[in-house]
Amino acid sequence: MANLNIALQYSGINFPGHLHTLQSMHYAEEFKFHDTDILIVTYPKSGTTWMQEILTLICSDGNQAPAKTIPNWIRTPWIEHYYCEDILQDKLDNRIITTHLPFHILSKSLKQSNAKVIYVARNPMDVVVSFYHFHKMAKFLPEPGTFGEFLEKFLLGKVHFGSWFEHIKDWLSHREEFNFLFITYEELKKDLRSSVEKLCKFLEHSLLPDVVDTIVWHCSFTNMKDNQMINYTLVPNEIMDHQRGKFMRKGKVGDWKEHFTEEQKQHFEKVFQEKMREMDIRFIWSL
Ligand code: PPS
Repeated sequence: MANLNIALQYSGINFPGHLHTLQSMHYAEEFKFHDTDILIVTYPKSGTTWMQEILTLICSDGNQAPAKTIPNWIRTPWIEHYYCEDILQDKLDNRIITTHLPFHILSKSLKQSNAKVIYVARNPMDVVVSFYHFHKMAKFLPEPGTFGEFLEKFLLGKVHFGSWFEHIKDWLSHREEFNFLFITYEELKKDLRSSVEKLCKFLEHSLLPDVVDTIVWHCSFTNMKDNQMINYTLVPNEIMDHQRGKFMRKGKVGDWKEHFTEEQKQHFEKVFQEKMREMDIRFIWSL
């Protein structure tokens, strides 16, 4: 699939035309979720890949073989990507599905099941930094310009995948309607072991302590950055320019401090406070 320079506009939001088609969006919108499905929901750069890896390991009871032999986009596909239909057509259970879609696109189909929904959020200052660097390497995303220019587009919700603010607000305001777990990138970073245990409890999937140890070890940034099945080095240079950056870049909380000027920080905080006024979420901005 090429279409690297084309965006698909769907429901007022731009998505990379390289991965999304009108047909794949309709497929997602009409998808028949099973009660046994686990759905990872994220705004991009919030810990998607990390959660894909953790859940792969939990569901395999700590067996590292699937994580070491199958690329993440095949074992935990994005429901809105054009290839998802082929991957899922014969897979009826033990499905881990991923999405970056806003709530309103998936709500109808999701409401018809009791699938488990795991929403992973990350403090948006680190999201915008990670997204900015990703735009430099991902040839299916527009050139980001300067960090300041990209930040402004992000705050206005004019980047691909739409507004971070709308994404989190819409999903969280409907959390009571679903079998829903909210977890943050910063929680994973602060205490991965407790986070794995929390996930196991939510999934009603108990594991022995030494299996949890294996998962924590396998899912460290150091190990994951060397796993070809998850670090995107399998993607050819025409699609991701590996000379312009690494997908597994820094994996830190608080890298925004290396990018924001004082003025940008104050502007960000003002917009954040206005837009997130009604939300009861406390983010961890540095560790
Ligand atoms: S995407 O493109 O939406 O799927 O990206 P996503 O996976 O959501 O986010 C990528 C960022 O997550 C970091 N990452 C990790 N951090 C810490 N530990 C582990 N194990 C880990 N795995 C992925 C990755 O490095 C990206 O963040 P930045 O800040 O760019 O390093």
